[in-house]
Amino acid sequence: MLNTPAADGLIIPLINRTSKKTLDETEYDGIFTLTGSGIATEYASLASNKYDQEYKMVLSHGMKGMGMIYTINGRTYPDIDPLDVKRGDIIKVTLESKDMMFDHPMHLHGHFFQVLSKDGSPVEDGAIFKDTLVVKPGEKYELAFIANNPGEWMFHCHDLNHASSGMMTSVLYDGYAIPSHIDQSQPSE
Ligand SMILES: [Cu+2]
Repeated sequence: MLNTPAADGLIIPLINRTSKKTLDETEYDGIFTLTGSGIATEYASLASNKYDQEYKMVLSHGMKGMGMIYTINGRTYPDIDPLDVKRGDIIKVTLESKDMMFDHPMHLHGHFFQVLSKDGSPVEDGAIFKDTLVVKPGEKYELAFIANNPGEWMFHCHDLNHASSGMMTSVLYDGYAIPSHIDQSQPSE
């Protein structure tokens, strides 16, 4: 949300479990709240579920030679274990920033995740589903998502400088075979 007239027409269709609105009714009324904004979702809340897999991703940065690296659990892509999932699993992910300088807009491809808690406080009632979450210095979030879209999906910082300097991993489905028409010999930049 930007404090500029150009932002007035910028409508972002957040998905909110408790909202009664449809996309057509979504409008920016000057006040954005997690619980009062957004459109209704068909997803049930994942907050009270038992989780089939739990992962923790600690975000940080460091130096390597003369350059900066951005790390998940102290490592850089591709030297980071993927989040192994099975179709139908409910996955919990803890995102914790131990980076005291940089924001990390963490983006998961192929799924929406529910934000369960921030810094230990549950996000109640207005549970929202997102595919990107800005993790600011020192913040800690718990997320959950349903593994309902088999494949190998990137889970990375959307500051692409950070991503290309290490802050990427993937959600990898059990038994998923990379389609043969994808040429794996020439990784793209
Ligand atoms: Cu980042």
